[in-house]
Amino acid sequence: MKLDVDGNLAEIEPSTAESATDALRHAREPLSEFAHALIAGLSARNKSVPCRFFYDAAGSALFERITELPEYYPTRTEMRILQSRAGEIPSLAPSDAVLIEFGSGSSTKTELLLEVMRDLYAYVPVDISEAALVDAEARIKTRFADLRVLPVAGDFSRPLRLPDEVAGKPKLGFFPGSTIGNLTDTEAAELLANMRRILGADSTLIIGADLKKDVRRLIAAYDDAAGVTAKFNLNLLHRANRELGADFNVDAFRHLATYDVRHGRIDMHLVSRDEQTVQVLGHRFRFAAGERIHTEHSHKYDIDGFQALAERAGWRPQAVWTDPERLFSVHVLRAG
Ligand code: SAH
Ligand code: AVI
Repeated sequence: MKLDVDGNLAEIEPSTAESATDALRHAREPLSEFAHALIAGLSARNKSVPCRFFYDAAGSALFERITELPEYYPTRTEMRILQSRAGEIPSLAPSDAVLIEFGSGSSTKTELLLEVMRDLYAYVPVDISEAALVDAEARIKTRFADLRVLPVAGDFSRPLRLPDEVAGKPKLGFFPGSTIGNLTDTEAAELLANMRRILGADSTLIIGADLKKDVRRLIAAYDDAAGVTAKFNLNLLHRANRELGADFNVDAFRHLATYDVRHGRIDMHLVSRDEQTVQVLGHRFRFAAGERIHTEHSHKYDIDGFQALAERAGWRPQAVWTDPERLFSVHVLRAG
């Protein structure tokens, strides 16, 4: 099976795992971004898949389960920090500002901000997961009936078109969850600089950054006893089977979380249990026993290091809020 110059399938050769109907459906559709990224990532010497592809509907639902795990401290810690600072939040933006949230997911933390900022002009959640946006929009509109909610489905690392209605309005950015840590340092600096352009010269950004800590505690947060993070990681292979008709035997892979001290980050991998071959849209990929697919970086910061990263991207640190155990940090940055 071959791809033509536009990335469409030129020939069809159904694999054993997909029906002829599935193969026809895949053949008619132009290749998705996921297909391109998966084929490119599995063709590399060190196999990898970008972590933004975790978040189909099933992946977003699994992430929500992760946030409730006893081992996964970031969500509840950041919520507590924001709750304890609720009184300071309204002073960070003028009353008719637009709240723009990057990687908004379920918009749960947002409710804490919306509760104390009742005069916002609009709320713009930005997320790659349409399923998450649809659910969040419905819930936010029910709870905050007078609020203009203008969701944007898309990749925040690409040029982003905001709704015309918010042009010229003052902006408050919100990027919780330490999602910034899922990017490399170079990508993170680029994204922060891009946000600075999107939000404008007089804006503020509230951004969560997970902190360095005991390695055992970090590993437990990314390899929980109930196996939910393993399911979240392995969902990437289920997604490839569902959307691309790939023939991953998901049970033949296992979840692995490691900590890289030099880079200060958790790395997630999918490890091939045995030697095997997998087919994705006619491309065959060989795996040696023990070979890994890298699926996620999750950087852990110290406060000075994070502020230096923000400053390189044109932001001026204004305040930093942490919890008593110093597990997590929330930074208030002003456009420099
Ligand atoms: N902000 C929420 C969700 C964090 S999970 C919280 O703090 O709990 C990360 C979210 O970012 C997911 O909803 C995922 O779909 C979204 N996301 C990941 N990469 C993205 C990208 N490149 N562009 C847009 N959204 C992205
Ligand atoms: C969204 N992101 C900040 C999460 C994290 O902690 O890096 C994603 C995640 N991966 C495994 N567990 C949670």
